[in-house]
Parts: sequence; C-alpha cells; structure tokens
Amino acid sequence: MNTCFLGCAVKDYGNVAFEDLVEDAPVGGVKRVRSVGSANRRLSEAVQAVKKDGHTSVMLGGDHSLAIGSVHGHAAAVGDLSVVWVDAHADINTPLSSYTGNIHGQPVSYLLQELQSKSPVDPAENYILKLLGVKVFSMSEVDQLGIAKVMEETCDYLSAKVKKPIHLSYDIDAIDPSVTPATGTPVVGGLTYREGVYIAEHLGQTGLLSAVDMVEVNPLRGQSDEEVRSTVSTAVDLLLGCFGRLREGNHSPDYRLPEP
Ligand code: NNH
Ligand code: MN
Ligand code: MN
Ligand code: MN
Repeated sequence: MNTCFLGCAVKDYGNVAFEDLVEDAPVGGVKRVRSVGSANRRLSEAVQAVKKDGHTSVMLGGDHSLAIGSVHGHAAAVGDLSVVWVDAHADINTPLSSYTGNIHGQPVSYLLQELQSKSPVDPAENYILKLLGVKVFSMSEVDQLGIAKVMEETCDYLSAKVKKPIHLSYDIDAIDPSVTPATGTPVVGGLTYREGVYIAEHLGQTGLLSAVDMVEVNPLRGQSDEEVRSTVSTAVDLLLGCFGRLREGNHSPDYRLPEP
C-alpha cells in the first residue's frame, strides 16, 4: 500500500488479464461480444474484490464497454448505487438500436433493468433516455446553467431520497478534443478542462464516491506526443479532483509563516 500526496492510501490491484479470443464473430451486428463479455466478467470480480477490501475502486480504461463489469461488480458488492455518466455520448444504445455494433456505445443499456425486458426498443438513444426518465444535462444546459448549477442539481437529484454510493463513469471524450484529443470518438464542443475538473471535485466532495471509471484514454489515437500528454495529464487531474485535490492547493490549517 502506498500513500499519495493527498494522503490517500493507494493499492494497485494490477492489470486484469483478458482472454484473447480469436474466434469472435459478430452476433447480430454487435462486435466482439465474447471478448467483451469475458473481460467484463473478470473486471466485475476484480471490482468486487476492491470493494470487499473496503476501498474506493478506480478503473482505468480502456474501452467504455468496461463500465458494464465495473458497475456490475460495484453493485454486486455494495447494493443500490447512483451512477453518474460523464460523456459526449449517451452509451445507451441496445444491441438492436446500435448503428455501429460497438459495445462502447451500449454499456448503459446492459446495466438498466428496465431495458432487459424491452429489447428490442426504438432505435434512438434520446427516446430511451426520455422513456426511462434518465436525468440528463446536455452541453447546451451546461452553457445555460453553468457547471456549478448542473452539479448542484445532479447531487440534489441523486440524494433526493437516500444517499447511495456514487459510481462515476467518466469518458474522457466528454472533454473538448482541444484538451483531450487522444481518444477514439472525439466530439467538438465538449466540456472545458475547468468544467471537467469541477465535476470531479464536486462529486469527490460529496464523500459518496465509491467507484470511478476513467475510460477511452487512448494514446494510440494521439497525433503527437503533446496530444497524448495533454489527454493523459487531464485524466490524471480529473482523478485527483475526485480524490480531494483542490486547485487552490491543499493547505494545512496549521500553516504558520516562518519566523524571521
Ligand atoms: N453512439 C455511438 C455508438 O453507439 C458512438 C458511441 N461512442 C462512444 N461513446 N465513444 O462514449 O456507437
Ligand atoms: Mn471505445
Ligand atoms: Mn462512453
Ligand atoms: Mn463517449
């Protein structure tokens, strides 16, 4: 166990070893079903082990399809959860509504009990979000309300009845590609660095953060060392925000000026 400069105890549970399935033909247009299924089963077990040891889980991806196993393992260990999904995409396509067949565009649909019986559903993520009454803030609402109000409303919504552990699934493509270009499906007009960090800080300060996914950081998609550096260092800053780093500095209340 190591202690980071924020005073958090950090234990590295290592990389999850994934099965390399050569034979993995698409199923009804959905790609890599067996590989993704097997990887998520292993990841779920790993997250359950982290939670049973009493830690906050941090999963570094990798593809956002890994959120299936991460959220599954978290819920299996602690029960009812709140999930906060920060993303340029909704990731709520079902196998039948997906145009791409990529499971990273579908993880939320696998996690929602309501969709287990409703597959097939209409092929529009917007429709599903409305159908299920999922609380969503679009980029225009971030512009209109400001990120502070968006996070206040998010937390009021999550804690309206009971305070549940929070699972934050953070897709780096939610941040504008001018800051985090090294990712598979960048979308122009995303969150600023400061808005992104604010989300992490605000959720960290609830004291309810119980698992964090930081996904879709893909150094292979960077066009230069600088693009990779900027993407990775932003991901690190988002994680540090989750774990209590303050941008004004974490100062000791006992600090005294040195005597002359
Ligand atoms: N919505 C598209 C799909 O279903 C793109 C999803 N891509 C993502 N999601 N990176 O976060 O494939
Ligand atoms: Mn992906
Ligand atoms: Mn995603
Ligand atoms: Mn995305």
